Amino acid sequence: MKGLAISLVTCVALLSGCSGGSGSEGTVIDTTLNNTSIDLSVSTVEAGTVTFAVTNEGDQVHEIEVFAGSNTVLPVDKNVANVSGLTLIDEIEDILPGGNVRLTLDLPAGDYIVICNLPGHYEMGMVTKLVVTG
Ligand SMILES: [Cu+2]
Repeated sequence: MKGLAISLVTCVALLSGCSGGSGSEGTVIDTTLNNTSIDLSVSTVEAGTVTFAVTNEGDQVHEIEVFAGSNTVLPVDKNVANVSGLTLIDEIEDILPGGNVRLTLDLPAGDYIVICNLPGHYEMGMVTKLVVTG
């Protein structure tokens, strides 16, 4: 999925055609990655265009993956969360320490979980929830 992640970053950087052609970031959620948590500035947003403005404040490489679902307690296999039953909305991998990336998505109402699923990171607490209201 690395190619997809890179093209997404490029797309966001160009601010064109990423979200139905509006170029708008919609509701911006400040998203902080630490080595033991993912912190969102809000836990609920309205449906529509949503941008995760991600800062990696940890000292390790992290990633952000957004899945549809409400259950943050997932089975763990070989140090990674087993997400096989979940629908991946989108992701950005390889976010360096101190790095900033933006992930713009069009989110319908529903429950979502946001995780970093590098080996061991889910178990360290890098998971959180987002509720999108209709
Ligand atoms: Cu991580």
